[in-house]
Amino acid sequence: MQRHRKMDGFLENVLSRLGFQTTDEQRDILVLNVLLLGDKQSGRSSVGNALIGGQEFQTGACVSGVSVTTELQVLSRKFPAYFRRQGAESDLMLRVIDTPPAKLRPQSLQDLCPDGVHVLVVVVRVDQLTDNSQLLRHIENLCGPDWHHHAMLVFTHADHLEKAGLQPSVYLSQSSDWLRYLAKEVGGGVSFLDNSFDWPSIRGRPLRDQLLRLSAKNHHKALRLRSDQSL
Ligand SMILES: Nc1nc2c(ncn2[C@@H]2O[C@H](COP(=O)(O)OP(=O)(O)O)[C@@H](O)[C@H]2O)c(=O)[nH]1
Ligand SMILES: [Mg+2]
Repeated sequence: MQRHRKMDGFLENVLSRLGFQTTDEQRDILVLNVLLLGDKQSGRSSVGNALIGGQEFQTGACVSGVSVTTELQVLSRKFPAYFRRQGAESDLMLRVIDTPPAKLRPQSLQDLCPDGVHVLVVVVRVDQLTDNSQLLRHIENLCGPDWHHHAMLVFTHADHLEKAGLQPSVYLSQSSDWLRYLAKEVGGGVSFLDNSFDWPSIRGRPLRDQLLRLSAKNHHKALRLRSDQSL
């Protein structure tokens, strides 16, 4: 977490009441490193877009099992005056890391996030229920046994549930063991996302709020990555 405060909240309040504009630089900023985790075609990059409220993460179909977008992308987005803490407005900066699972290497992630990762976003498609406990083992190797306190689970392709007339809670109760286990374990809870609907900035808002609540639960402390293990 980075925190800059060049002027205290009281003085800022007085100035704004007197009609002075306070600039972005004078506000607190909370910077959160967010790591997207999920198989290719899970909708990982689309979740990244929802989180940053843009279209900059490349998304696309898979041709003969080869994803058209396999490169690591890191994008930052600042949301001015996004929330209040200790009585003062604060900006939120999300640094979102979208990396194909095959590139999940401790050293490269360590280089990308020397301060650690605040939130892990595990992305799963509602229509792909194959056992993915290998991904969970990967995460544990990378982040240690406490990783789930920093994790939230996002199901994409929620439009398929709607088409099938399935309520998310019914879907979850009937899904595979590893998914039900994961849903119960993650500190940030579960959400369902239809990426084919609405603008990323709009569908991303509840996700950003959920992410911020999770980080607050962890007092905005980052999870240190393990650099001593090879995956
Ligand atoms: N219908 C539908 N399509 C989606 C959804 N999320 C992602 N997609 C599509 O699924 C494909 C793979 O998504 P992408 O975000 O690139 O997956 P990634 O390989 O995990 O990064 C793209 O064509 C997306 O447009 C969703 O919620 N509903
Ligand atoms: Mg992608």
